[in-house]
Amino acid sequence: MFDVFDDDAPPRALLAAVQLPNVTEEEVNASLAELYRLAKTLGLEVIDRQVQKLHHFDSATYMGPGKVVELAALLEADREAHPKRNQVVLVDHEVRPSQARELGKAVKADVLDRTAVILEIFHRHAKTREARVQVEIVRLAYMAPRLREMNKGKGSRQQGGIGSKGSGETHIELDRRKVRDRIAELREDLVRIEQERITQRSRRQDLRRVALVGYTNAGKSTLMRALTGSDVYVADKLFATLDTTVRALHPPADPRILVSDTVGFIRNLPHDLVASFKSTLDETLESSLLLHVVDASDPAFEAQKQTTHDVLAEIGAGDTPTRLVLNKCDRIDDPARLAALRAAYPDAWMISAKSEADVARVHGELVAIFQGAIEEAWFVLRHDQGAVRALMYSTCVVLEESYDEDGGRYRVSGHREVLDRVRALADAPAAHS
Ligand SMILES: Nc1nc2c(ncn2[C@@H]2O[C@H](COP(=O)(O)OP(=O)(O)OP(=O)(O)O)[C@@H](O)[C@H]2O)c(=O)[nH]1
Ligand SMILES: [Mg+2]
Repeated sequence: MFDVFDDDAPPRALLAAVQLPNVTEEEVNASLAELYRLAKTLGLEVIDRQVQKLHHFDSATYMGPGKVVELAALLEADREAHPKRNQVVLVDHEVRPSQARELGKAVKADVLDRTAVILEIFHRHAKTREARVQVEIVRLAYMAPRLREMNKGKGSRQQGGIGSKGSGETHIELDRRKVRDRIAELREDLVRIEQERITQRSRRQDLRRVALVGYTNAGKSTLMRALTGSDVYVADKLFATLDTTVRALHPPADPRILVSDTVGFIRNLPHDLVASFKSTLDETLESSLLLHVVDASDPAFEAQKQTTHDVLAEIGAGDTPTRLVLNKCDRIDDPARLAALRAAYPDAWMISAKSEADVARVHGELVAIFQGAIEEAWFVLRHDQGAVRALMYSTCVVLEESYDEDGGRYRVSGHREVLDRVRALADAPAAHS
């Protein structure tokens, strides 16, 4: 199943999705766009995307017979244009092992479902021993019921190794029993690793913690780097980060504030994966504040925000105080769109993690929140008070604003001292010429 990636040249991928009656065109397109990005993260070359509207998945081959013939023809043509390249069909749902096998036989290519694609990315991106063990457990559990199907499938294809790398074991040798034993062994390893981490963590218990959480690719690691001056990995890939990193806010606050960068979420994140990463996510649970980072420039961000919300609730972090951070605002050119976002999320921090000024503002807010010195205030500014307005925007968070012919009314939050300063300037009488 995963051996399609063993060749040096990247496989050519055909994306396929069934659109069920309760799913809109927009949703299926957003989901396929995400599958495309998952494929790109694996380095695949995407041939085409194919959608079929059905009342239910075809029980034998996921898509209906007519569509399967079409897919086979597309792949055949692609094989002629690109001989000797592996081909893979990525289906946008989790399918039964027998469906994957039958579809694969019909189109003469490997078939991977969404879950397998996500697992392969996690497998490749796992760096620490803990993450590697967590991913391996889920991968083996995913493969176990599929071993039989794979052996029934293309028997002639040479199967690559799974499980411990370089162990020389092949899919065929690894019968279910061995897989079960290996999972048990890995679980024991994991308990030991987690124990070490709990010891490390208990040393930090008195510290003030904030965790960056959110959808994959929202910009958590970028913000982490900027807030802490650390060099955590940033990439335009899905699931670039799998391990929680904890660093002190920089420039430092006194007492110090710790910031954690965490694994990103995605819709239909395999449940086992969430369960397996639970211990890593416990770092999130221990934080007293969550910054929920979203990519506000992504048209699908509302759904992404909801997914994050759901996963947080699932891991028991639903009640932790949370600030919404609308990131990547530098990529939104339309002022009307920015205004609409501000109106829809008056309490959110609208930032670009790439802007030094914005990061400094987030830094200031965090320090202030932990010092409990943040207050809200209303200001009324005349049109001729542009300088005061500029100062207010650069030092406070504007939560709400409205205008009339005399000027603007603003609800803002900020440091007590800053609010006092803006208030003194705002109340100054107009200069007469
Ligand atoms: N234009 C713009 N790009 C950003 C901003 N923040 C992050 N990016 C880019 O978005 C991509 C993803 O950023 P990351 O910080 O790796 O995202 P992440 O949330 O850590 O993603 P995962 O680790 O995959 O969950 C990178 O290419 C960043 O350079 C921003 O404010 N503006
Ligand atoms: Mg990251």
